[in-house]
Amino acid sequence: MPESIVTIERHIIDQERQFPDATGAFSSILYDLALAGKLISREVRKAGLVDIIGKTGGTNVHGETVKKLDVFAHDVIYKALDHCGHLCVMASEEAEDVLPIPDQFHTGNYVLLYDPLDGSSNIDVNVTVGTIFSIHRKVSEGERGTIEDCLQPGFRQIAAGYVVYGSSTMLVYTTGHGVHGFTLDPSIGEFLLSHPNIRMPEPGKRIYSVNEGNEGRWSNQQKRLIRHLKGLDGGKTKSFSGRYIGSMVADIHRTLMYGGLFMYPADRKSPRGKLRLLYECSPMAMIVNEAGGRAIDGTRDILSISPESLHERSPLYIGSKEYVDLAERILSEEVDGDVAA
Ligand code: P6P
Repeated sequence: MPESIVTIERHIIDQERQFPDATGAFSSILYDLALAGKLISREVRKAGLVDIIGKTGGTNVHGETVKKLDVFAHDVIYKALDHCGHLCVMASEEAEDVLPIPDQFHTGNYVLLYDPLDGSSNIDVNVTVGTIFSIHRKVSEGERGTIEDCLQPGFRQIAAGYVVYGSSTMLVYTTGHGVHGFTLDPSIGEFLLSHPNIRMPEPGKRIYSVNEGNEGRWSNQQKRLIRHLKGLDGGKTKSFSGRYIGSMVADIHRTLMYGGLFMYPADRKSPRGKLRLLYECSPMAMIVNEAGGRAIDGTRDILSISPESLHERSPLYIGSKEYVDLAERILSEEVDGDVAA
């Protein structure tokens, strides 16, 4: 039996008690995000059964329209939080523009940015997917939030987290006071504290994670970095193992727990990489930094980048500080001629 059974609600209240000026607004947002995570987990878990209970776009046994899961996740999060009274605006990977709070609801002083279901294409083959969220304070003047409230650098986040729908459903979040992991017990519908104060192991496991199919489009420095990690450049360092799930939340969750280096580099086809800065790279960078790791775009700390547009992309190197530092050093070095693949 564990020493104590701590639900995420109890944990959020205990954390709030430590900060006298906490208004409870932030706790309410996290509580609603946990609720949305439970609802999304339920649908993700039965995704494979959709063919039995109704094709996407069709209706299920309850006569409900079956939505694509990423659209479903987008809607669930928006509807779970649009009336909480603590948000002035939201933004989602699934929506081109910012998402205003409906006029009939009160607004508040926080901003929610989210990727409702990252890696959703993997669901068809039962691969782990995830939800990512980032919370900022309101900075604009008016009562209702604007794009200005969304375009803030990562160091201004007041909280970040993700829900990973894997062998179990886990919610991991930080408010800058430690990284805490909660595992969903579906039999009681509660997220229970299972990983308090997550710290990245030092040294981290020698695991690198990148889509090597893109190698032909990489810079010579990127190619040289991967050859180094494989022990192919005659260096004395022990080589790394390769692991790549192709679902960012899963790859970064493994990196957080074991250590290692996850990369989505820029390449000739994607000069700013593929991953989104505001609601993928920045929240993951806050979490990994808080757990003792590091996150850069190749040259700059991810949390220092001032975004210019809602869906802008960024290259990402994230994981154990020693490995991100190594990547930064090798990427900065001139390379004579082409590097053999
Ligand atoms: P690639 C999933 O589609 C995603 O957005 C991330 O979750 C993942 O890290 C990346 O794309 C995988 O992209 O090009 O390697 O298939």
